[in-house]
Amino acid sequence: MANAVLGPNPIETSDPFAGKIITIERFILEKQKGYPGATGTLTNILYDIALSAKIIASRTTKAGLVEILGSTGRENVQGEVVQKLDEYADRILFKLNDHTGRLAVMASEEHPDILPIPAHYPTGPYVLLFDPLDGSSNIDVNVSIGTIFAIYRRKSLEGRGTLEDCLQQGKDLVAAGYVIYGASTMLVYSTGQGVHGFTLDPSVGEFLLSHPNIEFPAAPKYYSANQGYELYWSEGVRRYTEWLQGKDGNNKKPLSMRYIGSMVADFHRNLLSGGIFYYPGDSKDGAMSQGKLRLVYECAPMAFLAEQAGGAASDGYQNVLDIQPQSLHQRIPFFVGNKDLVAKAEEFLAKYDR
Ligand code: AHM
Ligand code: MG
Repeated sequence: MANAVLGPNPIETSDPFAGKIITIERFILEKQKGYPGATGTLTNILYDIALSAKIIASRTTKAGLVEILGSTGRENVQGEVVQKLDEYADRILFKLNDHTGRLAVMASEEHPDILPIPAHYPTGPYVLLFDPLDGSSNIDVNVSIGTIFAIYRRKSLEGRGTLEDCLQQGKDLVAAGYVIYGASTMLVYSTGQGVHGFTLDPSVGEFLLSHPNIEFPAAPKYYSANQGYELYWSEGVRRYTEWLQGKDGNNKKPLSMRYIGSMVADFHRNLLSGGIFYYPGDSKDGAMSQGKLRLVYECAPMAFLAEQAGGAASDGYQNVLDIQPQSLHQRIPFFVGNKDLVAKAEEFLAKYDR
């Protein structure tokens, strides 16, 4: 019976969303049907990452508490040694993927070298690279952080994977994505068929499709950069920033500034609202640097997502997806977001910094 104040009685009315709740498992499986020869291996890696994300999320929401409950500050109530959250996330991702026979090798931003699959486990056709907890300076102050992942096909033909398997161009990515641990936990990924976002419903412990086919809005709202370093930026980057702000008189639609200092969160906001995130080179430590962000763990996967969402990513001069990594922890200047804003950055750098 309808109630004038409360509206239809939810018990008597059929749920308009019934049958439309799409879990990440169902979605990934549906997408797999688009690849007739698919064996399900990639699908299963994505499940394993989603599971890792749930486990990491359950810990990030308790960040700080473990120490409070711990007796010595380094031990929690169960007597376990308290691990730093980024070490914990790193371990979960490795452990959930090391024994499945789906991967040839892994690499993590937390480790200097590649992470071989242990000798007693079988290997498989894919390569997984991850930044287990990006934005780690934000952990202690309860600000959003994220996990970034990148999946390639192995290049080596057999046995344990190699460094070369991990040093592939972003354009060869098979899948990439991130998890953001924020007001809610979201997993956003692409296998080259658009970008899709899932929100974790903590009451049922499932990622549910909440943002299908995400694209950068045509009219961007924000620019995001650590302007505290402006003094150390190149002339091109400084002038580009003035253009974004409308200061040089040529941009009639100045943008607002938002900077969290967690790239996943900054990227996510700009993906949904339109904008550009950049972390350029700077001369803080003397000579002009290559910025802070790492090509294989942070920039390439985000560039892949950006392109899939109708945006772009550049190091200021070329498409990030075309850069051949030379080493695992190589850093590059990074500009990512709406296509025209990235092109504009390249225009300024070509004019003033070449
Ligand atoms: P991390 O991998 O050590 O966490 O560093 C990467 C993070 C990014 O998430 C963020 O964009 C950047 O560092 C912030 O750096 P800064 O504090 O210099 O602005
Ligand atoms: Mg990082």
